[in-house]
Amino acid sequence: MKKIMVTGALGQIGSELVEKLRDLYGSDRVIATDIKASPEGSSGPYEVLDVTNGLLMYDIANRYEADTIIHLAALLSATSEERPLQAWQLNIGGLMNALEVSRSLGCQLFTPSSIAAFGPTTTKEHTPQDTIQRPNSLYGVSKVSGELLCDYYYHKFGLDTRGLRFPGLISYVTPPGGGTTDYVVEMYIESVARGAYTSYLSPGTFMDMMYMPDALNAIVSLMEADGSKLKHRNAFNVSAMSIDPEMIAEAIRKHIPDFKVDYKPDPLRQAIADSWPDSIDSGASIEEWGFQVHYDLDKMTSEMLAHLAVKGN
Ligand code: AKB
Repeated sequence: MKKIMVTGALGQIGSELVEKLRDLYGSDRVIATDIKASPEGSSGPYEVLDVTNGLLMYDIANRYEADTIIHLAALLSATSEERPLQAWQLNIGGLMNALEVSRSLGCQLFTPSSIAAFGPTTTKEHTPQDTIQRPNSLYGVSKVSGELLCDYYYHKFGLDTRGLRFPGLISYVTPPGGGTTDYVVEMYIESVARGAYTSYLSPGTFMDMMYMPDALNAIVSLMEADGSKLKHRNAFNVSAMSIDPEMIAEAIRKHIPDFKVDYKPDPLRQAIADSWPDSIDSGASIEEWGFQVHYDLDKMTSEMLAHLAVKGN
């Protein structure tokens, strides 16, 4: 049975992943870590960890005898563009520490990559698993570098590194922060709260998205997959839908007919979105480890709106 240390555990993915892992493997077998202080009523072990502190990361993983590290702590795309040095130190410095700790302790390591690992010269439609990766955002550069580092540690040291190129992840539990795809979650929240939303991306800006339960299942499935069947490792394309702001607005109008959307594109985030693929091809994930999704746009929209209405947003 796995003993898993999660970094960035209070972030958008971590806050839901930790609960799922504790349900699957047992509360005491999942060590949540984050730079922030322990939340009230934590359901299992919790440690404060700044991932740029490699010695502390080693100490925690060693003390709890972790055999798996899920390294989530990172700055997202829009924030990275504004704070390049901090983004590099956190995204790459933190990952190097996670790789070295995994190497010292023989841990399996998962870290997410992103659709940001592609750039303006990549094929935009059905972007293949193996293709040109010349991103022009700092976040994208850190993600490609991370993919290469993880592959390097696999080939050089036999470290069991695995990763997913996540699209925008949609959840009603913990809002994302500093990303380019965040507008989707904002649109759902504002549709329930105000019946109106001003989008910072223009209509026709297509990007891949995925509902959080599918993303969490994908992490668990990839980590449990038979390593001998994996031809790729860092990182696999995964997507559930390719959508633009108008499609989401239409899906919301099936529940809130008067929902109004207008557009005021933010040059920074619009430029990032325009440099990313419209739709990526998840074929290698389906073939090599059985990736599947259960939510399309309509099913996700029904759940998001129902949960947000209950939360009283
Ligand atoms: C972002 O928008 O920065 C992230 C991502 C696609 O990696 N959601």
